[in-house]
Parts: sequence; C-alpha cells; structure tokens
Amino acid sequence: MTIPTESSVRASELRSLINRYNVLYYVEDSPEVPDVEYDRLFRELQQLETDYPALLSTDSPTQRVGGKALDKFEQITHSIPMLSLDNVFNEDELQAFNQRVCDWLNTADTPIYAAEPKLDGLAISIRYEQGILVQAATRGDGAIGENVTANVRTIPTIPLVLHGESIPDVVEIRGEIFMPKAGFEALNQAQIEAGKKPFVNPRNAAAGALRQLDSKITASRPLAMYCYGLGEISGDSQALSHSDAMQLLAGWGCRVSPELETLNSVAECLDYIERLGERRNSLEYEIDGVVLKVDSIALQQRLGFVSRAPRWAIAHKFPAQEEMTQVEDIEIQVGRTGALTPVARLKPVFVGGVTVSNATLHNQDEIDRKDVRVGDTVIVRRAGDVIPEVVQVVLTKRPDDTVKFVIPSLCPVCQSEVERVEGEAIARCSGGLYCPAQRKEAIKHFSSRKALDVDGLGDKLVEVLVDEGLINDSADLFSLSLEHLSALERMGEKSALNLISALQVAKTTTFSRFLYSLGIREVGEATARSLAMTYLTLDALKATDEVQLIEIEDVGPIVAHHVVTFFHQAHNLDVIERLLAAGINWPLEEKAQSDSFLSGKTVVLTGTLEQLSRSEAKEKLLALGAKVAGSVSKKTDYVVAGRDAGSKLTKAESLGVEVVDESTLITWIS
Ligand code: 9MJ
Repeated sequence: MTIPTESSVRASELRSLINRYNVLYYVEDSPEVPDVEYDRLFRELQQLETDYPALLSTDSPTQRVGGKALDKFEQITHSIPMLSLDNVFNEDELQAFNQRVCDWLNTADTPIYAAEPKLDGLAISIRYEQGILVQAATRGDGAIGENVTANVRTIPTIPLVLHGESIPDVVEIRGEIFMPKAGFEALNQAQIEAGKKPFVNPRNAAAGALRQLDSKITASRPLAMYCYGLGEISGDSQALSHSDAMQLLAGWGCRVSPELETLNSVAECLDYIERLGERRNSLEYEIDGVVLKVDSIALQQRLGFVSRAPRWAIAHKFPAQEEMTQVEDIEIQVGRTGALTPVARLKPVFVGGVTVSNATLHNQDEIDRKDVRVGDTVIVRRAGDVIPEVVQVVLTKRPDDTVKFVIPSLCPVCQSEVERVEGEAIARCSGGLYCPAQRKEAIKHFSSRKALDVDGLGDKLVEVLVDEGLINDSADLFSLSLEHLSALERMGEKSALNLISALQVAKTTTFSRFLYSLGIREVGEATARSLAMTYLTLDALKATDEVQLIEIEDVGPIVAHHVVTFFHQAHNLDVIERLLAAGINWPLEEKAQSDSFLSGKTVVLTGTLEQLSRSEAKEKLLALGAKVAGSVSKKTDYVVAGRDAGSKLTKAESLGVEVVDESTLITWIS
C-alpha cells in the first residue's frame, strides 16, 4: 500500500510533537499542553499507524509506555512490568470492553468487577523484604523506572514496615502517589509568595515533589498514596480477588481506597461511575476517572495483557478539566466595590462538562505572571463549580503580533481614575456610586439570594433598570411602579406584577441579611451575622467605633474601618433611611439565638452528610449562633463527621476535639 505524502509528513510531525511533550511532561514536570491535547495527538498517530502499518517504527512514541527514566536517579528494572490502562469514554465503549472480556473468557456472564477511583498522580512500585521497605521505583517506561526510595520514605501514609499476619518475604506493592487538593493549593500559594513558578496541577506538583534529588524537599511536600495492586510476591497467593488483595494490604498497614466496591453488572459499573462523578469535586484529591478491574485473579490471569495494558482492566475517563483554546479578547469587569477584574473572552471550548467562553485572569499580577495576551492559545481549567481559569499560555503557539496586556488607567465604564493601593493586587475604579457598573453590582448584591432575595430580579433586569435611568440605588427599587416596569421591553404585565409583589415580600427580612445586603466592604454573610448579633439594632451599630468593633471575634481592623466609614457616608445613610421608609423591617429574632448552647461555638463539617446538604447544615448552625470553620484547630469545639470523613477527622482526633455524627447534628438543629 502506498502511503499518501501528507500522512507520512503528519506522522513524523506527530512523533516529534509527542516526543517533545513527553520530555516536558515526564522529565521536566512542566507540560505545555493539556492531557486531552496530548491524548488526541497520540490517538491520531496510533490511527495513522494502524491505517498504514508501514509507518510504524520501533522508535515511535506509541511503542513506549510513559516516560523514560531520568538519568539523575538510578534505574531499576521492574521484576514484573508496570502496566498502564486503556481508556474508555462512554457507555458504548465500556459495553464493548465487557464484551471483549466475556468473549476472551468464552462466557456470556459478566464477571464481577472491582471499581475504584482513577487517581491522577504517579504510579509507584514499593518493594518490601521481610516486611521492610527496601526500594521504591517510579513506573518510568513500564519496564525501567527510577529509584526514588529515599523520597518515598518521607511520605507519611506509606508504611516503612508492614505489620500484621503472613507478610511474604518479598512483596511489591503498587499504587499511585498523589498530592491532595488542599496541599496543592497551599504549596502553590507558597511558591507564588516566594516568587517561584506555581505548578500547573496537582499531578505535576506530585511528580515534581517525588523527583527531587534532596529528599528533604520531598518531605516538605504534602504527598499521599493509595495502593491498588501487587507486583512480585513470594509464596502462595493469599488473595483470590483484587478486592481480597486490597483488604490484605489494608491489614498490613497500607492505605487503599475507601471507595472500592465490587459490582455485578455493567449497569452497576455505570451507576458507580455516575455516583463517583457526582462526588468528584468534593473528594480531597483529584481523580480523572474510574478504574474497573475483573475482580477474580484467576480470570485476570486467563485474560493476560496486550503490549502495555491488561485485558482485565479499563479506565473510564471523566470529562477533561483542562482544555486548550484561544483568547479572543481581554475585557475588564467592574465589581460592586470598584474592583477591576480582567476576564479572558475565549473561543468556546467544552471543558469540565460545560462549554466555557470566559475565564478570569484575576488581576494584573496574575496577567504578568502568566503573560496572557489577546491571540494566545491557553490552557483553561474548570474544576467543579469553580470559575474557569487560564492556567498557562502555550508559548509555542503565540502569534507574532501580540502585545502585553495592561489594565487601563481609567475605568472603562465611567472613565474615573483607576487606583491601586500599594501592596494590593486589585486595581479599583475610584468612581464609587458615580460609576454605573458599581451601582449595578451594588443593586444585584442587594437583591441576591443571601441578601434580600428578591425573586425575579435577575442581573440583566437590574442592568436595564439602571441603563434606562429608572433606578440609581437599591432604595429606588421600592418606588418602581407597574407602569414603569411594564413599559420595559420584554417585560409582560404578569412579570411586572410578580416583581412588585416579590419586592413587597423581600421587605421583611432579618437584621443580618439587611446588613449583608448593604454591601459594606469585607462584610460577608458571617460578619454581618456577628454584627447583627452583637449590636441587635441599626442605631447601636451606627453609633459604634472601631475600638468596639475589633472586640468582636472575626472583626479585624480592616473590617472595622470599612464598617465605620460606611456609616459615615451621607449617601449610604440616605439609602438606608429610604429603605426603612419604604418599609424594610426585621423582627428582633437574632437576640434569641445567643441563648443556644451552640452560640459562639466553632464547628467544622467534614465528610458527606446524608440527610442535609453542607450549605443547609451551615445555614442552620449559623442561625444557632455557631461559627462554621473550614479547618480543624485547637479552637474547634465540635467536628461533625459525615461519611468518608478524612484528614479533618484525623486531626480532630489527634487534637482531642469532640467529634459528633450527623444524627447528633440533626438533634441540635431541630
Ligand atoms: C489509578 N491510577 O488510580 C490502576 N489506578 O491497575 C488504579 N491505576 C492500575 N489502578 C493496573 N486504581 C494498572 C494500573
């Protein structure tokens, strides 16, 4: 068969690209393109080599697993090769995998599958002799890895000595080393503060940490491990199934995934994938899919493996959380407090399960650090409900004519001067309520769900009302008439009536919601609640000073300053007066809450709650006067531990903090 010239040219182009990306990913821990782009190129090359077998050469990157072992570490030949996994992306492909398994085993019956999360870290093989950790090697290319024993010894969740019964003379335990999300965030914060380059994602941070020549550095990085397999093992097999083997490992003191389940049908596998997918973002570590393994070791042995992957296992990948796209423009958004946020307008791209066309660029420092320019190709990341973010520019794809982006010195909405306080990252429009953008945001905040919760007053409508000159501030909302509203384009009489009645309903609120709705800088929900509970009346709060305010827990000098300044500005007092005149009122309910036994107590929620959502639980606890904190410390009074509670529970136990379960929480709040 003759090979079309464009195919052979493309194949060699793909090989050099993939080889280059391999070096960046495996050797330098600093990838230039997202994994999905790498996977696409890899599959394109595989397809070309399948279509034209003559294109295939032994040095093609498709013929190797993963990366080459680094010279800086001693090389170790794995006594049993470390396999990688083939991927499926949807139900049909999973059904086809199961069919191949059944065909190979010559049976119509679906075998039992063991399912576990697919961790996004680095594969490792740890060798124990007489129960003592003697060697740890990375996967490398599957046959030869790097000796990272000294570094692995620093990882707290990896036992240096195995405990328990019937430990084989030689056993190689395999699994994934990863960096939990919280540790990754903290590490990157520290990198940025030290003027160093932050890591692109937890996987690269983990790889970077594990491949340090100085193991003191590894020790300072928050790494963890879950075990998911065995390599060489001496003596008779003690486990008949993967799930048994995992229990055995757990019994020896190794960490195995608490998510492991055995499943009896493809339908159950799909259900597991869906359930874990829903929890993906609330897990403490990153996962990129689910691994399904034929549970029976005897069946695994009959199935064997093809080139680099076992026939008895498959990875069902979740939608990628990083994608590549182009920056079409950079615009400036003006927030409620005048903060200018640069936002990248992107060529729409499907990432993290949704189509993303905007990503925040945070502030000038971040733009400078990443050097994002209009026209650039970038990696965008959307993990969970977090605002999509540009993580990195793909410099090799930068066009010639790009220019550095600088936040303008005049507000793009009202042309007032832009100010940037020394030492602060945020640039602000100095126009205050002269700036229509700030006015709009203040009104949106006022009517938002956690503030006065005006049903049916969406962001778009607020913008129209301000642009049409019908309202200037939140108090004006209450003088809107049916005639005003129904005259607006696309506003029917019914919606106008609904809005008027929603405004009526919103007039009765709580003191803390009212305070929050005013949009005082740095006064979020929790601070508004503390202020409401301390002062009980608006007059008392207006009469206070910074010295008294600082006495309140959670209120520091900056918040105190903003509160006092707010109540000294004539236009704020005017808006408040007009709001009260319009009939805004609140019963004095906050006072009663200080009688609750939870009043002033600090509570931490961890793990999955079954009967109420996190935000419901938080809301109820706050209403009882408790403070809800995100991390456990000596000051914590109670930890409420739901299902699969992890490190916070461990910390509470080590600090002797009282731990209660969900049913206790429910008794408290009911
Ligand atoms: C990960 N990455 O979490 C395997 N893996 O099994 C799990 N990887 C694997 N299993 C055989 N859970 C080869 C790789």
